[in-house]
Amino acid sequence: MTHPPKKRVFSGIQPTGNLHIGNYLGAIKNWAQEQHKYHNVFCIVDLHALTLPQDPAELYRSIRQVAMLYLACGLDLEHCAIFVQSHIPAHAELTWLLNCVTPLGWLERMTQYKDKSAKQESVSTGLLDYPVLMAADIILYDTHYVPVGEDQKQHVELTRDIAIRFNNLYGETFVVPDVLIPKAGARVMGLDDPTAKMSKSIDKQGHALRLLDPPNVLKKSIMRATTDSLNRIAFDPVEQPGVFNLLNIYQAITGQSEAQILAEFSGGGYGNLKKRVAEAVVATLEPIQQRYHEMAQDPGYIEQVLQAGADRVRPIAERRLLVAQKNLGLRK
Ligand code: AQP
Repeated sequence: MTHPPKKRVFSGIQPTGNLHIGNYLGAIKNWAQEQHKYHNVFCIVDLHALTLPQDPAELYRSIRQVAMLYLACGLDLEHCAIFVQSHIPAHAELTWLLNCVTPLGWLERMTQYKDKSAKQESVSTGLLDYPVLMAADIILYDTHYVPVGEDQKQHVELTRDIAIRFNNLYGETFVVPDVLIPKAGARVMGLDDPTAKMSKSIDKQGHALRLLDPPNVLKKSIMRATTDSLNRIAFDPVEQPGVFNLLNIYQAITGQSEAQILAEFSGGGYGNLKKRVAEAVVATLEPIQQRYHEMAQDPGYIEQVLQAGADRVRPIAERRLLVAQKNLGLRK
């Protein structure tokens, strides 16, 4: 019996700080769980990080840290290529070609641009152009599926619009990708403020559960998480965003249904809920931390992985860029 060819998955994370449980539950955990079904291309999107000011030494360190965390979280090099975006120049080159077919209004409408630019005194052109670079990342690899957290859904939709527009103007060039969003954990909120997304660039104690935080820090942040005074355990994101966030984290970790979780916690108070969530988080992160720290003993290893990953994906990217160049009339 012949099997249909495997489809391709692409996703990436910015090396903009310490990865947190939102990055894990919204993205990496699902990449690892589904990796055997697809050809996977996972990137550390360092060019995206440059859209906001970065300390060069810190950025360099962070790129390696993200790559090691990909592996520590379970990505298997038999199924996945892992590489750094800036090591494949085709990403930047395709971005320019796509810029020239992307109406400015499409970019000005992006909610992440509006949020991030509102926090800056002066905004780089790169911050506005971020979604076009993301579109180039994805369609360069003939990607079918893009597994991301909820916050990136709008950017993947824009990617589809850009690919369709290019195909309509210049002939079939790009695969139009679909987004994959997990059922639980797609939007983990800050523990200090459950109305705002947990974010790695918010460096405030008690905001994020960082993947490399020691168990006592994780526990403390969860025990201090903002809840409410209703003393009711329910999946109610409007009236009880703090409790909902803890239940959502627990559900994404355990894979249990809402009914199972409510049965487990009904009658107990918030203290018990927090304690159980903390235990589940620590039990999930401890083996990841152990693998990460072992890998960090040999810095040469991750350099080899990144070099091999770039070598593996370069031909795919160059082939698709060449098709785009030919269709635009740049090459024969
Ligand atoms: N809070 C979250 N809940 C669920 N998923 C999340 N992701 C990010 N935050 C959450 C998912 O993680 C992947 C990597 O995201 P990114 O680094 O490309 O940028 P981001 O979405 O802007 O993530 P951060 O952590 O908030 O970083 P900063 O602070 O640098 O902007 C994506 O799949 C994202 O959906």
